[in-house]
Amino acid sequence: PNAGPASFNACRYLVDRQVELGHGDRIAVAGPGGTLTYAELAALVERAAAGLRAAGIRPEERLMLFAADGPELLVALLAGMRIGAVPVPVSTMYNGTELAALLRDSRARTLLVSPQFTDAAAEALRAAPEVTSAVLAGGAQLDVPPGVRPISWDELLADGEGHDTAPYDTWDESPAFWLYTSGTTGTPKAAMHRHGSVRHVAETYAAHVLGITRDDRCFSVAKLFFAYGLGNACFFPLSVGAATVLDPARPTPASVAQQVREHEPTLFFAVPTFYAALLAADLPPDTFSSVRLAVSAGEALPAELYRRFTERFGVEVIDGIGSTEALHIFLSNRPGRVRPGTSGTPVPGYDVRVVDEHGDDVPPGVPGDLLVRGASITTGYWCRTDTTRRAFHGEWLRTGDKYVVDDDGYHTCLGRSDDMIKAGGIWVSPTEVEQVLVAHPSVVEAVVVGVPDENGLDKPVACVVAAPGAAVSPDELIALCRERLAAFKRPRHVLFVDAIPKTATGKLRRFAVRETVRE
Ligand code: 3SK
Repeated sequence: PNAGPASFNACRYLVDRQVELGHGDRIAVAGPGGTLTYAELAALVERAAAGLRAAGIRPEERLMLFAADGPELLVALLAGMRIGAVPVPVSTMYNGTELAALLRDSRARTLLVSPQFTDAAAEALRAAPEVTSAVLAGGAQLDVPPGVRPISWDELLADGEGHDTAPYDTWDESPAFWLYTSGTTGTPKAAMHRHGSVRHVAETYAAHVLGITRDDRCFSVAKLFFAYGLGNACFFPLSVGAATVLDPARPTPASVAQQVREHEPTLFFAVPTFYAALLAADLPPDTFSSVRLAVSAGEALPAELYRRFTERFGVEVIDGIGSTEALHIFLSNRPGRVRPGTSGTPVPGYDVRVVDEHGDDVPPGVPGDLLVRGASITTGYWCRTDTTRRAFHGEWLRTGDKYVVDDDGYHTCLGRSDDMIKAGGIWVSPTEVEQVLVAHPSVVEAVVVGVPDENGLDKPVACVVAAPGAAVSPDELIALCRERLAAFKRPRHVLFVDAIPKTATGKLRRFAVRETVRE
């Protein structure tokens, strides 16, 4: 007889299993939003799962989460996976128009929102007619359009009374959650992930690279809506019965230092731009004395930043590279064996290749395109068949990054093979920003490129041709981008030029634009 696939539910793995292992009294969650033991977390997740079922959410249906980090967001994520639904945590940096596009793309009928983000959520709901319920976390107040049922968090928990709290019978292959990621053009695309991928990232990177144990306390500056933050602050700690510190605040060096002082994390996760900000702030050298290991990802950590942070705070930083598509880090330095300025060597559970334009492996020292394979790689982009096909070469995912490997197997990032910019660890599509700039009546042409700042970290900079006689200022154009787009996408500088560098056939020379801006 055919044995069906073995049941596996990521929520059970992260929550129920810890209680069954006798860790019910251990702290699972700490931070300004409150403390929860594993037993308390398990009870809340069960109630929320039943409440989501009572609200009519069905297995495989998307549930969009637009909320600050805290117990309620974590519970909603876990409860969604418990009932076989598909939580879609999205960036809280998006404005209403951007959020509405994701609601429409995902076909989510339920949106969870926390009080900090109700303005954008209200605007989005007006432009997303398929949404029928809004779950209001943290006492959020929201004017919902007709046809949308507001459900307070307490109501959601109460509505679950008497409903089934058992996990839906998912298995490794079952859809678990989606994460949106930006491409060079168009609406961001949803990378779909499976339940089994949660266990894969926990048992590879977290176990073998971080050596995480239940005595750890994780604090991630990257929020839960990033793949990086979701692993750091949810999957990794909960996979071993450790604690996660969740802070709803927009991170600043001062807010992060305060959380570190108060909650004494042992594992600290941030992106290079934030390490630079911590170095620029006036923090005492013992700020990170509780931290046994710091992690950097999102973009390559320049060797100079590594040295300065390690010297100043006495904490080793291991740099690695992952992607939303791979779910987490697949190339990483190792504690005690860091080569500053490199992304390190493959994480157990992943294989990487550096290939030429024909897909053939190149020898050490020769630059090429980085490919990766491993069990946590996305099953594809939702409703983007062509893009999915182009992203894969058989079972290998094309990362879009140019890399070179040395004789010892250490990989160094050389930049992108497309035009995407990574600013502060977040993708920015130059085309999207250019479209906003050219919408200004005084702008004839605009090109946006990534240019390294004083720390060697890329930031978007615009090169603009203004209409003859027009009196438009850089600040005005930056303000326009802030108004129409999430703030992280805005150009940090605008440079006015007479003409944009082009080839003889009129093709844009982005490399030459970058050189012009750097001069
Ligand atoms: O960009 C990265 O390096 C990364 C790392 C872990 C998880 C997700 C991402 C995008």
